[in-house]
Amino acid sequence: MAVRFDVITLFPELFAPFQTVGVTRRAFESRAVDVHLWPLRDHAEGVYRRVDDRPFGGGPGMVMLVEPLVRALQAIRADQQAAGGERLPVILFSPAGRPLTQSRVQALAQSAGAVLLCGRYEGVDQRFIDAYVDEEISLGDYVLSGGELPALTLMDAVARLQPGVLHDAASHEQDSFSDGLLDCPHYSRPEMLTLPEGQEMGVPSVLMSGHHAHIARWRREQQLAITARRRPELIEAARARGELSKQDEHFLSNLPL
Ligand code: 4GT
Repeated sequence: MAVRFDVITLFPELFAPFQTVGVTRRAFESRAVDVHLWPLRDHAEGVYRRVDDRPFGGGPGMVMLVEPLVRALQAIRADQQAAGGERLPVILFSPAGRPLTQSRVQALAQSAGAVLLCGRYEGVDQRFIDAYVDEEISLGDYVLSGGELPALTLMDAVARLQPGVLHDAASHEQDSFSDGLLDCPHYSRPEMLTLPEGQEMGVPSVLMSGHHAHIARWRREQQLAITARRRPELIEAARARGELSKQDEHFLSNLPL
């Protein structure tokens, strides 16, 4: 079944590249991912088509008005119902949300989809959030000018998990985070690389050995070493899930700090 995204945005133009290049284009063309753009301005009223106003209590910036958002959501609900679909949850992208994870992406990839609300200005009037938003998602601890890039990020992450979208069906089982660890390094031709500066760079010899068990063990150890160094909390989480073998623990206990 296709995953449907209804995107409420002031800048629908930002979504065009998603449909014209790469893996996301394939997902779109194969109808595995169905994107409906809802330009918020279409639901604004008056000569000025206002979608924002000044915050009560004062302070800098503007707040997204509730009423245009409610009308956009009503239009979406009507369209979803006409298409015979279910009522999709409303996701708001916000730095105050829960961090996006690969497991949340996987769940969405197997769901009917979501309404994605892209905030602008200082954010959305809290009453719309209280009344209609099911989930707030953050991409990380930094501030963007709007929720459009987070929405594109989420749809990209979901699109590449759709069956038939990636060339190699196994490739997402090997992604960073699919096993809760960071990815191992990758190498390709040439086997001996000469940089313009003259430096020669080879490939780890185990990868040229043809010994599949040794290669798998080396990759696992690279994942463990890189994760322990950069994201030690992911090692702790994998351990808590019982996903580290005795061999893994032995390798980790011999890693230099
Ligand atoms: C960062 C994130 C996000 C913003 C994030 C309201 C208007 C929020 C602009 C928006 N910044 N949205 N989702 N880290 N900015 O995910």
